[in-house]
Amino acid sequence: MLKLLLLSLLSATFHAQAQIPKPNQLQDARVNTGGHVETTDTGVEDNSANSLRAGPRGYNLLEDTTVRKKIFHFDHERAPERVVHALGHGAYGTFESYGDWSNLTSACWLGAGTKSDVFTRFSVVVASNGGSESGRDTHGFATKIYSQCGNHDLVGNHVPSFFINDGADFPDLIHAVKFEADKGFPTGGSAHTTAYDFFTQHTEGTFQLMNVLSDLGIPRDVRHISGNGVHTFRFINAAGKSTLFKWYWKPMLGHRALVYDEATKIAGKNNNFQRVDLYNNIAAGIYPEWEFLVQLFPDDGTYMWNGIDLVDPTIVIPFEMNPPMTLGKMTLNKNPTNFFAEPESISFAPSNVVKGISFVPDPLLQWRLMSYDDTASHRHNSPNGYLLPVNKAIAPINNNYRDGYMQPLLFEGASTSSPDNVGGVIGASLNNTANGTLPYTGIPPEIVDGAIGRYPNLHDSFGQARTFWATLDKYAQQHTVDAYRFELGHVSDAGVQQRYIDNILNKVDNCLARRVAMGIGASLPAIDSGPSNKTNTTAIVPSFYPLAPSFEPKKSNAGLVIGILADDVRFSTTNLADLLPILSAQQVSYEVVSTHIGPLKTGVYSNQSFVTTSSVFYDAIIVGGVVAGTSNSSIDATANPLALFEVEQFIQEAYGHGKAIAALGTGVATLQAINVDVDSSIGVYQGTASSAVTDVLNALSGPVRFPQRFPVDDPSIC
Ligand code: HDE
Repeated sequence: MLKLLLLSLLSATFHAQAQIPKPNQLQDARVNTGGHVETTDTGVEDNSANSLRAGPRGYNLLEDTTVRKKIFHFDHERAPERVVHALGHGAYGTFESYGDWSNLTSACWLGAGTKSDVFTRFSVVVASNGGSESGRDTHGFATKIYSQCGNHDLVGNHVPSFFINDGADFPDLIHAVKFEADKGFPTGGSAHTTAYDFFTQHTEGTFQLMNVLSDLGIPRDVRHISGNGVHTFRFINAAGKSTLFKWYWKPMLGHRALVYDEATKIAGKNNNFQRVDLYNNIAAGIYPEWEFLVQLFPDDGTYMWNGIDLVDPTIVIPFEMNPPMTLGKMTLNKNPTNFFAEPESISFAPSNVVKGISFVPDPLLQWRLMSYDDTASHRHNSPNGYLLPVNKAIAPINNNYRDGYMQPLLFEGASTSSPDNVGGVIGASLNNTANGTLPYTGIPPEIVDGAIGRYPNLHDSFGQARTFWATLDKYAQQHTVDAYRFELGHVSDAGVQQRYIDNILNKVDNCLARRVAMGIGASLPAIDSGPSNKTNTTAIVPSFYPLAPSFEPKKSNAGLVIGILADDVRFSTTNLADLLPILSAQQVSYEVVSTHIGPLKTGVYSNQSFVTTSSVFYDAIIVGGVVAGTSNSSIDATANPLALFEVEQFIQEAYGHGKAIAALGTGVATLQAINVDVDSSIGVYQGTASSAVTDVLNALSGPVRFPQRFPVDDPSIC
């Protein structure tokens, strides 16, 4: 009887623990020091603002333990940054399963209507902390689902493939793309010799590199990127049936890219643009959402689907060949409280899966299964990192992991081994499935039979890169050609440059190789010495290319920002009042930009000046009746006309970056004064405040800016 009572009490505790919502658990860890009297970390009241000294101009005393502790703590404040994906940020949110997916998996977070708390961290691979988030790079997209059956980590990237297909090569890849070991530069980018030497040796990464060198490699921000699991994983349902799958986060806002010149300027002017964008949007209640998509493949033991290798992560399966199913939705709706304790201290691992999801023999994935916990232990200087507030599961944690640096838990009782008879933890049932046939791992039996050896991975290095290239329209191709030129143009070793052109690019497409070679002064491969698709003007667009117009015919504008150029007299409060409801209906914000911050003579408040901002921070601009140049006779003598140079630079830069521009009233004259033809230029609008802003918003929800303004190579190169 007593035993029964104890058992029911125990299960009640189990249940109570299991129900802790993540926000409540985090709340317990929060400290607010505001308004409290200062103490040391031993709780003794003191004031550390002034040192203890032998007289007002005398030596400091060694017995000043208060300040000594303060400085000692400060000396140890840095934890090592992540060896890759160091530069990152993130937010909390929720994941909601759209339905009951128990036919596929017993993963509890995919149960009918199940809602789980999540934290997602976005990152860039190469740059170190303090670098720029807007530089060209692969972006990380890692989500921790605090589910009722334990933490599940989905650790993906923003593009669907990878550079290598064997984890054995990962340290070499990262060494090659990070700064050169002898020089210490360049930091934060792959435009250098060692990177391209690696890419020349590892032809399997050709498709992935082309993804990163296309506009996909310079997303506007993280709200407009996808997440991709890259590998194939395994769903297992309660009956032990295995189905293979690849997962994706599809952004509900659609994808948006920068143009490269803009990306580099943003990188210089605000290297945190991406985290600021996410933070401000969440703070404003504009919550980004992603749907969780999976492509399914029958598990017949071959790990192949329609002739495509499912365990080669350098290869993707286009959506139109295998349309994905949508299983649920993630919403990010809460900013972190403390940057170090949350986005910096969170540790993800692809090995953190709940029952119902497992792995396949992908030699890249297999090494990832060990690397993340290893590096997290190094970073936290302890294997106890999973007990930090941001990492801690809401499901009960009961095990025999003991001690170690910074062990925060106080385990009761003598037992530290299992099975035991002295009151310790009880291993989960060995037969935990409906038919009782599965071992406790929940993984269906798989007979593994093979000769031990170090096997090279066989792959088609160039096929998917060629398809991808052929799907880009001529403007997207030009951007990609320019990206190769930029990168290879910064490779100081001419041999590496030429080998990349001859041995890689010319095997993808002869025309691409010739164009890149021409741009950097390398030898052009002979005409038609490689495959070529010269006739490509219309995109075929497989849907793994998410910038393609057909993929997202109409995007949401939520969270975009319009810059309104105004001087002291020509953009009235009435103009502003006309614009506002139209902007706010689409959750678009604005900033008024003038020669100075503060009220203008019209009564309009200018929140930015040409010194504090730049056209690159706006998705479109409205020239609100600014007349450039003092030579214009229509200028009101009392006005404070903006300097010709500043206005001209601002507008021409936005025009050159393919942005929509609207001119109100005398703004038309401004555009004409700087040679932008309002009547015939594509993407330039005029009219009343409300009609012009409507045109701009319509343009913004279209596919990709106005690429027609960008120069394109002379086709005679091919
Ligand atoms: Fe990672 N990766 N990775 N990676 N990765 C890390 O783990 C590693 C790979 C990815 O926001 C590290 O905690 C190996 C593919 C993301 O905290 C490290 C291999 C993909 C993040 C590590 C890969 C990723 C990491 C560094 C090849 C896309 C940031 C710090 C076998 C599917 C997570 C850390 C965050 C971080 C190892 C390849 C995504 C060193 C060995 C493929 C998003 O453990």
